[in-house]
Amino acid sequence: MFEKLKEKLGGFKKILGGAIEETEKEAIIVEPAKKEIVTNGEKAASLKQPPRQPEKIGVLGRIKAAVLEQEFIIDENSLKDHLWELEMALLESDVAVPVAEKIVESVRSELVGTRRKIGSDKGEIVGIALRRAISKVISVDSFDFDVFIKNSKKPVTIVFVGVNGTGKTTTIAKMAERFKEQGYSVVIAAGDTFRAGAIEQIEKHAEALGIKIIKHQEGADPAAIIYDAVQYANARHKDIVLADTAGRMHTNINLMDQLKKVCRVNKPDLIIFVDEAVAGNDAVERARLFNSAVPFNGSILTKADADSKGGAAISIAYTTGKPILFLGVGQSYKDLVKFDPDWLLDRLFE
Ligand SMILES: Nc1nc2c(ncn2[C@@H]2O[C@H](COP(=O)(O)OP(=O)(O)O)[C@@H](O)[C@H]2O)c(=O)[nH]1
Ligand SMILES: [Mg+2]
Repeated sequence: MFEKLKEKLGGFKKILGGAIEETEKEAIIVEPAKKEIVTNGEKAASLKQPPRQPEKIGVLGRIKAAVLEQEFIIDENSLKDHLWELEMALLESDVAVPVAEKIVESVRSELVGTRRKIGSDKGEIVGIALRRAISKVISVDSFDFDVFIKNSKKPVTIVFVGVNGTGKTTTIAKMAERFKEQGYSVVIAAGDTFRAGAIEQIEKHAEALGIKIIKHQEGADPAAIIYDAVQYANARHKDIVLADTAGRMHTNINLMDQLKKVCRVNKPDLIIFVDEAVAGNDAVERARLFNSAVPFNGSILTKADADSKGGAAISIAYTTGKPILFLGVGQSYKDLVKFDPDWLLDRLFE
């Protein structure tokens, strides 16, 4: 993932390093002072000793020390080309244009005008700035999902939304398994009454997991099904209601209105947007329109086991201002992992 980004970062390091290459040659010959290991006994003994005279430093030593202390200022011009390259690398990694621009701007404003000690590792400086900029984007408004569930009044109703085939139904089954393992009781609402075979699909999952499912017939009103599931959960003291919905294009106004009704009637505690980690720029528009129709609390990105460039996570988090909560990493019930911004960053820079 992000091979291109790593290449560019390598080039970036080389160019910045080259600008001060001459001075660095001298700086490198200065050995860092060795740390002394002092035992408690030695420490006590040394307290009794008169203070040591400072060591005499020769002329050569003083020059070397002065070189090490010198600083340089990173200026806009010297970064220009390299920031442009960085932007291209982010775009190649499927980060959407406005998001890539924002990240590059963060790196620029973090670096330009700052003083750096000559001899410090420029690649590291750029890497840290880039990592921090991306981290800012993907750590938006994050909240601890498990703590939220634990502290919420039960039943907690969670509605899953997204376009067709992104993995909503599979994710619901994975979430059901995860909640069961944590000791919660779960009810599933078969809210996709639109696609032929959708009710049977989720019913099979419920059966395999030993979970109660509330369903109506095909074509029924999903708002009513989810309402029934919540009523059932209330009456039987169940902890969690996981509500499926039909996939819909974000541009289909009627279906988006139906989704608004589902949420208006049932007032879910959480709305989760499901999309694919492999999605490109189009994911941004989907996320934006779903979020404006039914403001969601976070996203789950599925198919992260496929060759994902990671751009979708960055773009969706930035566009919606909502955290990525989980990643789907395969087709079995256990293939759901909590999203960890550091995990993405580590993969990005590994
Ligand atoms: N490799 C992989 N496939 C997944 C993942 N999540 C879902 N799928 C597959 O994606 C397809 C569509 O999933 P489904 O849950 O029916 O999508 P829905 O239309 O959004 O409900 C199915 O073949 C799933 O097995 C995942 O994390 N990894
Ligand atoms: Mg489905």
